[in-house]
This record gives sequence, C-alpha cells and structure tokens, in this order.
Amino acid sequence: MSGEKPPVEFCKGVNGLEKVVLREVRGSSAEVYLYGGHVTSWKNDHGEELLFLSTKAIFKPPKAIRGGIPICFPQFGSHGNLEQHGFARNRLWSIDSDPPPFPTVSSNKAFIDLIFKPSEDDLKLWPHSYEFRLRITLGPGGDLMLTSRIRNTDGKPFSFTFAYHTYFSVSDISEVRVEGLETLDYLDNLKAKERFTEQGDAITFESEVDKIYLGTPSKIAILDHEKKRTFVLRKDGLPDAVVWNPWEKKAKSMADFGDDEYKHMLCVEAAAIEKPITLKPGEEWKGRLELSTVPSSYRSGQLDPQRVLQG
Ligand code: TA6
Repeated sequence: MSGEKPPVEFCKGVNGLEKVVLREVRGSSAEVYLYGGHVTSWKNDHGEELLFLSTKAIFKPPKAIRGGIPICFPQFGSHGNLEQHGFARNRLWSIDSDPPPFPTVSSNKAFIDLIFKPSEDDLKLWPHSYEFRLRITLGPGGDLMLTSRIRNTDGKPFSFTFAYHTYFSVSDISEVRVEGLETLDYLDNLKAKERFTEQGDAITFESEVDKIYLGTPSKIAILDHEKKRTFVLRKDGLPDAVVWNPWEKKAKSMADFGDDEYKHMLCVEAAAIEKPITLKPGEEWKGRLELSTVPSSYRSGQLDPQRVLQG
C-alpha cells in the first residue's frame, strides 16, 4: 500500500481533540474521537459522507458532539436521574491496548479498540465499577460495525440503559421511509412516554418525531429515495429502536444544530431502554451495531421491503 494511507491513523481533530481515522482499501473511511468514543464520520468508497454531523456541532467538553454516533450510557435520555443520555458521550476514552480476544477472528485491518472506565467523579454520580470496551470496525465492503462489551467489575449488580444514537445523513427527510417498525408498540416521548401501536405502513416524516419502538426486528431499513440509497441497520443485544427528528421548532431551540438541518438528518438508534440490562459481578453484556448501505433501485418510492429485510 505504498503511498496509501494506513488502515488506522492517529491524528488530531477539531480543537486538537485526539482522533482515529480508519480506512479501507477500496476507499471507505470512518473517523472516531476519543472524546465520547464518538464516531463522527463514515464515508463510502466514493467518499460520500453517510452520517450527519451538524455544522454547529461543538467539539468541547462537556458538550456532546451533535451528530455521528453518540453513545448513550449508563442512561438513555431522561430514563433515570443522571444527565440526559448519561455521561459516556462527554468523557475522554482511551485506546485499549490489550483487549480480550474477540470470539470471531476477522481479516479486517481497519479497526480500533477503545476503553472507558469510570473516574472518581463518575463513581460519585453513578457508584458502579465497570470496563466498557468498544471496537469500531470498517469492513471490507465499507460496512461500519460497533461492538460494545461492558463488564461489571463491581462487587454488586447494576443496571443500565443504552443506545447507539446514530444520526444518518439523508437528502430530504420528507422523502425518507423507515421499514421494519410497522405495527410495533412504541413509547411516544412527545406524549409523556405514553404507549401506542404503530400503523401498518412504512414510517414517513412530516413533523417532529421522538419514539422508542419496543422489541423490534434485528434489521431496520432507512430508504432515501432521492439518493437511491438504503441504510440497513443490524443490531444484536439491543431490542429497542429510537426514531428522532426534531423538526423545525426544536431545531431552532438547539444552539448546536442549524435551523434547517432537520431536513437532512434522521436518528435511528439501536437501544436497550424498556428493560434495563442488569449485570451481576463479573458478568459482561455485548451490544452490536452494523451499518451498511445498499442501492435503492426503486425510484418510484417503492422498495421491496422483503428484499431488504430478508437479504
Ligand atoms: O434520542 C432521541 C432523544 O432522546 C430526543 O428526546 C432528543 O432530546 C435527542 O435525543 C437529543 O438529545 P441531546 O441530549 O443530544 O440533545
């Protein structure tokens, strides 16, 4: 790979924050900040950005970076008495130089292992000891995989909620459909978390949405007709999925978000919320997210959901 960049490069990002760039031989790439263990970029082999990152994102602790894939731990949203979405997303993570072996041996070269352990101050906020290991891998086809392994290193059990709060970049939110969540129950965050049942068709967007879908399939498709692109989200150990778009009014209320940026993003978040995960001492939980894209051949707005969700 003379002249070519290495599969893993350590460098400085915005405001001098430590960053790792992953590159795959065919041209896809990903960027990860140690601040928050936060993926901020995922590009395909044409160099097209697939994740949304706000032009107003703040890269300065303690503010979480607006966009990419924030990690919500040990609490999702306001489901507890910690700060919104917990604190892992606004803490400094480290490179994990000696990760325990992964069950599956892969030939991927473009990956990085990060680790997060609670500081003395964190223990005052949430009095539990753990090791949170996160492997971020860019696969041969440009797929992006995030594998979290959280081990209870405490003397007593603890419970937590979790989400990969992924911001997908879309061409025009009014042209986007989400498939795989039809007929499921959800908690509506705009209606005091009241429980409802989703209608039978693919989900489309014409106003603010903030829903937690319960017990979803392990595969969800996000169809961007304008770009003829479908994001396929696969998840393990994460039974729920959150769908969020702030729309116009909320967009204006967020200082680190552009007024019109709601038109070009959609959050679909693999999560464990309804049933918190409980770990006994020594136990380890694993939560995996795999993102890929497939070309959407149906310009007419109809993509054969079975082909995507079964493929
Ligand atoms: O995941 C959806 C959500 O919980 C929404 O309620 C909204 O607040 C969003 O997250 C963003 O939260 P943040 O704390 O990053 O502003």
